[in-house]
Amino acid sequence: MNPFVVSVGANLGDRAAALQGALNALIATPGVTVTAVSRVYETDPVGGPEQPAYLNAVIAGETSLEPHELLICAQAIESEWHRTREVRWGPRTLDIDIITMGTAQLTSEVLTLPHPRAHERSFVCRPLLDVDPLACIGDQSVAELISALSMHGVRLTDLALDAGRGER
Ligand code: A4P
Ligand code: MG
Repeated sequence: MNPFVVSVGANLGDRAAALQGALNALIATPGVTVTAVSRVYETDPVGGPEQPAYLNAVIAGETSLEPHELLICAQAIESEWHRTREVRWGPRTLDIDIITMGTAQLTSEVLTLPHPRAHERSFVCRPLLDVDPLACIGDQSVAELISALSMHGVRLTDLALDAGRGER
């Protein structure tokens, strides 16, 4: 089993339902065990066109899947939420990015690990600290990364994702 961390984000439609749906679908995926779920943050959009605020969270677990298999599962879950890819960094009903899979480092046409922009994004690093205060992205400690990132535009919500709702 390999540890994994994914970030989930949504800024169109029922954002909380999309994040919960992503969590449910991951829990229901054979070979995936979810072990920790962050709090939910509302975050100002980074990059792309003018667009609504996101809800972001991070989900951690263990998987027997290979990195590319997990990517295919993540993209299938995005498709279930009618995610279309029109504008890079544009608004989306659901985005699932693989942030790390243990210490794996890889670059293929479709997958880069660790996620190449995660370390500079407070909307990833802040929830990641919730699930693992000792988390690293590559050789960088997320706690140290956070101290250098602006938390402006990252607001804790009182929403909570329910890890007990997966259909097993
Ligand atoms: N890909 C490569 N590596 C990975 C990985 N580690 N995890 C490829 C997931 N996908 C990976 O992604 C484009 C391609 O990246 C995929 O086909 C996959 O093969 P995408 O999801 O189709 O498009 P995208 O998400 O628009 O592009 P990208 O470059 O992944 O964008 P980011 O970096 O994920 O940024 N602001 C706030 N506040 N909150 C957000 O969640 N998200 C984004 C998206 C921009 N601004 C945001 C947020
Ligand atoms: Mg993405």
